[in-house]
Amino acid sequence: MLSRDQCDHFRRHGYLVIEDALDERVLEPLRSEYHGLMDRLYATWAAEATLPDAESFEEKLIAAYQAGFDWFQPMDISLPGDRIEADTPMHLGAAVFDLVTAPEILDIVEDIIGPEITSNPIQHVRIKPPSGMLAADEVRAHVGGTDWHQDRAVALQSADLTDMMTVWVAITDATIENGCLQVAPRLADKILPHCPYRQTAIARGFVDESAGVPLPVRAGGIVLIDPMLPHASLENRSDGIRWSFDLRYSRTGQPTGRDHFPDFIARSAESPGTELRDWQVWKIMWETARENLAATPHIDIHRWSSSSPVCA
Ligand SMILES: O=C(O)CCC(=O)C(=O)O
Ligand SMILES: [Fe+2]
Repeated sequence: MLSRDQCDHFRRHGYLVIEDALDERVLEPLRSEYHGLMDRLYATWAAEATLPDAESFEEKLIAAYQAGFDWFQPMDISLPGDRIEADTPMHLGAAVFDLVTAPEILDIVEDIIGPEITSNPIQHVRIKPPSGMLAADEVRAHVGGTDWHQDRAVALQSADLTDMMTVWVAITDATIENGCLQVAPRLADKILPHCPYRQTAIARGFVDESAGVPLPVRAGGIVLIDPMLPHASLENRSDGIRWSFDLRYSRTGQPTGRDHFPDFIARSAESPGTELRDWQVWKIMWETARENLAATPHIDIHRWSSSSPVCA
């Protein structure tokens, strides 16, 4: 439950940092699920190329990246925004489902958008190696720094009026040094123009990038973000990884803004029997979406065009 002060802070500023929102009962299974996944990926890649004998998750992650193997999509909890194939990898696991449906998170979400809660499919894992280890042409906001944007603008127009919110979860401590989030000092009252630059980002001149307020938070803490709040993340200038998940929730019955990806009812006061409780059903929903999308023309996930005058 959020206090009245916390709710007021969120409504006024568009963000709220909550330390210690999740404990080891949620975090430990997540880490171990990802460690297992990395071990399997690493073993597959080591059979294809010479990779160093890396021990830890972090060492394997960096060694694989430097050898040109992409762990991001196999570890992501969503399908990609570009062309989807029948064998596009993704990770929908039990520990991730337990995170998405964690009562600690849903209690907070309920305080903001009410008790009819849909798990919105705009969700990602972000594991960010030290920026000095990234390839010069690395542009992905899931692996390197994230450019300024509003979450409203990275959903499709269909969800412009949807009650939704972002829950950003720190798996490692997020610090100014390792690339925590930063937010604009003021909540915007409209959707700012965005452009397809290296990432979908607010058009140059529409946000004061020097005024960012950094939001460090310890592992297990969460940051709530209003979809209208401009935000970005700092570069990872530390020598370790920075790991987070970003989840979104919207009011059941309203468009999610990525309607070709599967959503599900995470909580319902009205009709508790509609809540999804089985992670394997969730996994199958994503697999079915993948199969269908691989067989149909590509659907853009963003509305912005580089031919807009503000993007010139
Ligand atoms: O973690 C990041 O780098 C950015 C996350 C973000 O933009 C979000 O969660 O909406
Ligand atoms: Fe965002």
